[in-house]
Amino acid sequence: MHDEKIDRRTLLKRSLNTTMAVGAVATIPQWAMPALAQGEELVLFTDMPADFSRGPAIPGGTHFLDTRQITSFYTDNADFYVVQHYGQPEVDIDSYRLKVTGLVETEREYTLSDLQQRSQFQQAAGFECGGNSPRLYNGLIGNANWGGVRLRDILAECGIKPEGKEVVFFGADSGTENIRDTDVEQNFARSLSQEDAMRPENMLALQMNGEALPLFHGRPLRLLIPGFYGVANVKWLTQIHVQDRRFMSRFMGRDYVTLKKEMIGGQERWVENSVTRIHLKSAITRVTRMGNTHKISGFVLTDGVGVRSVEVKIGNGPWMQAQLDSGATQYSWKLFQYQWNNASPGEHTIVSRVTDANGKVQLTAEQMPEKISRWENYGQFPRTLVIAG
Ligand SMILES: Nc1nc2c(c(=O)[nH]1)N[C@H]1C(S)=C(S)[C@@H](COP(=O)(O)O)O[C@H]1N2
Ligand SMILES: [Mo]
Repeated sequence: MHDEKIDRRTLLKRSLNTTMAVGAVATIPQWAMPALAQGEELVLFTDMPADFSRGPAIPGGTHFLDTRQITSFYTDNADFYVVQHYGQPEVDIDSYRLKVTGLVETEREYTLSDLQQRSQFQQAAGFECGGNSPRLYNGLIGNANWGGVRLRDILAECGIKPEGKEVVFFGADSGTENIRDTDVEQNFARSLSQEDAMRPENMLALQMNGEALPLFHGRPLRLLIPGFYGVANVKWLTQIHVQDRRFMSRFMGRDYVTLKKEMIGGQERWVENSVTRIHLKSAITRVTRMGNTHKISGFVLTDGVGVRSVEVKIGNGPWMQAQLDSGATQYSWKLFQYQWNNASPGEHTIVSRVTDANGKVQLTAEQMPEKISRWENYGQFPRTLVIAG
C-alpha cells in the first residue's frame, strides 16, 4: 500500500515535469502523434512513458501499436501489430499451392488464382495476441477489413469424412523445437475441431483492408478465425490436414497454454487450456482534452457475443455509460468514447468495464483467476493521468 503511494507520487511528479517542460510533447515524433481535432490535445497517461512511439514494423520483429493512436475503425496495414515465432517466410507466389489432405473424400491443391477466382466475402475482424497485456498498454492488437474465401466451402468441396474430427492448419514457417532432448523441425501449426472449422465466418484471407495480404501478415494466404485470439490465425497457410484425433504442437499444447486455478465441479484445480476464444475485454487507450471537456476512448474485444454496455469509472465515482461506436460489427473491435465534463484538476485513476449481452461483466484484476502463465489478460485495466489546473 505504502509502496504504491510512493510510486504514484513519483509518477505524478514525472508527469507534471513532462507537462511543464516547454515543448515536451515535441519529443514524440510527428508521425506517431494521433490525429487530433482542432484545439484538441492528447493527455498523457502517467502509467505510460510519454514517448511510447514505435517505428514501422521490421522483418521478423514484433510490432505493437501505441494504443493512444487508435483513432480509426480500421488499423492501417503498416500499423497492425505483428507477431510470429519463426520469422517471416517469403512464399513463392507462382509455385504456391494450398494443399488439403487427410480424411477427405478428395485431396486437393489450390493455386493462388484458383482461390482468387472463387467467390469472395469481406468482414471486419479485430483481434489481439493471446500475450497482449497492460505491460504493452495492450498494443498487440488491430482491426482490419479482411477479404477472402469461406473456409467451409473449401472443406465442403474436399468433403470431410465422418471420422475427420480435427482440422490442422500448417504455415510455411518452421523452426527447431527441442522436445524430450531431441531437436525436431516443426512448422507453425494450429488446429480446430471439425465443428469449429465449419463456422461460416472462418476465412482463408487473401486481402487486408483492400490490399493483397502483406508479407508480415501472411502473404499470400492466412487463416482468419473471428472471435479467437491471434494465434489461431495461421499466416503463410500452405496445408490443411484433416485427421481423426486431437492435434498437438507447440502452439496448441505447450506454448500459448494458460495455466490457472479454477473450480472444477466444486474442486479447486490447476487447469491448463489452449488459447482459443477471446475473453470479454475492454481497455482505455486514449484521453484528449478540448477546453474543459475530456474524451476518454478505448476498445472492446469479444468472441462475437453481443455487448450490452461499456462503462467508465473515474476515481471512486459511479460507473457511467460510455458510447459504443455504432459502426462496430460482431467480430470487429468496438471502439467506445466517454465525454468527461469539468474534470477536476489533479491525479485521476480511470478504468472501463464491458458487460456482454448475457450480463457477464469484465472481471477486475483482483477477480481474475490466479494465473501463472502470461496469456489471456482480460481483467479491467486502470489508467492514471493528471488533469492540469
Ligand atoms: N504461420 C504463422 N502464423 C501465425 C504465427 C506464426 O508464428 N506463424 N503467429 C500467430 C500469433 S501468436 C499471432 S498473435 C498472430 C499475429 O498476426 P499478425 O502478425 O497478422 O498481427 O499470428 C498468428 N499466426
Ligand atoms: Mo500471439
